[in-house]
Amino acid sequence: MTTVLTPDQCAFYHANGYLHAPSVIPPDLLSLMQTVLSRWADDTINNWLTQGLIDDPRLDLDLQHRLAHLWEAAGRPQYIRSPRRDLVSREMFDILLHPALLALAQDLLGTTEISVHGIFNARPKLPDQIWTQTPWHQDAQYYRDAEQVHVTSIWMPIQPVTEHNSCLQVAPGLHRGPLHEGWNDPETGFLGIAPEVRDALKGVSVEMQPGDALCFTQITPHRALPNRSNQVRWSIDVRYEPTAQATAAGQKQGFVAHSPADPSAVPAYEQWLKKWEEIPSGSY
Ligand SMILES: O=C(O)CCC(=O)C(=O)O
Repeated sequence: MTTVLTPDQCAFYHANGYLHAPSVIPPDLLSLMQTVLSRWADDTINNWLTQGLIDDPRLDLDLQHRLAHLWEAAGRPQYIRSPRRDLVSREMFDILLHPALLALAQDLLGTTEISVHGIFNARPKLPDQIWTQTPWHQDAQYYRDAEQVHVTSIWMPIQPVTEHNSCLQVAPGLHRGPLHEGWNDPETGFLGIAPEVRDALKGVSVEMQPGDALCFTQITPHRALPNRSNQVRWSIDVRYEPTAQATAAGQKQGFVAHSPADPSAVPAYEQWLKKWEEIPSGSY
């Protein structure tokens, strides 16, 4: 596989625990993301129609406005705020195996034997809604078996993100630990870092364009700023780990993504689907 990051970019990631990599997500990958997110929005809105919460699906509105508008019209129903199960599709599989992401993972993890970690999410972030606002956390608080295993997270927006519309903030240099106990944030219901620790964090805002990727480690503290725009802020985040140290949490819905040593280890789409049979749609 070709490398995508320069030695300086790799050195920055290892020194700071994160990297903003501009223009590494090609148009065909952005288009797959758009397909997966639009389908999820359609399904969610159709559900509100079926329940009689709305009577006009407002097909005239674009992806950034439609969910926000109809969510208000429907009386602000709760929905799965970080969908995963309901993204499972051929296109999601193609995203996870996309050569651009595997090249990034290879450069960041320092190995060509790479597995998809089974935790990935879409983030339909509503305007000014605290319950979709991700507080300071470390990803390994959600999968503690990665405390000592390098799992790299790759976060990709499909529209520009700024401090106004919920870009992410990272706390540089704290990726060497410690991994804090998970704390249930009562305001958002998200697992995160307790106030006495998070109040001392110095966040760096990472403003990005579609096509950029933000990469960070399983220990790097990060959060999303509030979405003060009137549009939904959409993103997808995926994760990779070295196959030799693949974690139980990662392997559950994950799989070998690239293996020069044993190319047959990469499963077919249908094999991946089997891993989801026990998980009902509408759940995480
Ligand atoms: O998109 C967000 O709001 C949060 C993303 C995040 O925390 C993650 O990908 O780990």
